[in-house]
Amino acid sequence: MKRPEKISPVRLLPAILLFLAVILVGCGAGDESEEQPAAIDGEGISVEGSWVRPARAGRMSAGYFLITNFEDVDDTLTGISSGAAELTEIHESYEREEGMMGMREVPELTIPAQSTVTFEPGGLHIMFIQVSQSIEEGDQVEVTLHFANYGDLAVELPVRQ
Ligand SMILES: [Cu+2]
Repeated sequence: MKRPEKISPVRLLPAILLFLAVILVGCGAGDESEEQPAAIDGEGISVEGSWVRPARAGRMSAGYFLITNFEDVDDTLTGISSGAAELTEIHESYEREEGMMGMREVPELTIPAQSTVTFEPGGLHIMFIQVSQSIEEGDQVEVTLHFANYGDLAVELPVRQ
């Protein structure tokens, strides 16, 4: 019977060097953008940390993500479209009256220059109304974001609980 091979330090060296390189690059980027400590290198508009709630066909689902505008000018998210639902809208949750939560459509949303706007449970979200097919964990939901300046941005949002 063979014993599992020991990993020699020499073989680990490239991995360690790569790790150090990543740290160094990361620090360098941080220094360049003092006003945006969480800034990630990029240009245009980026979408990150996305996820969609599972839902049965005909029901509603919600999606969340972070939208970052790397440009020096504000942009406007004018709408979101998707083949996954009858209707896809930008929504926000709000307190209707004491303790009562409601949600309403947001016709347009400004994404300020050099800023990130967060869609999250209890706040802004993508509302999928009348999901065409069951959305299940492991699926990807395709959506297209429409921006006044940037144009269209197609993204795939992973489904999870
Ligand atoms: Cu909603």
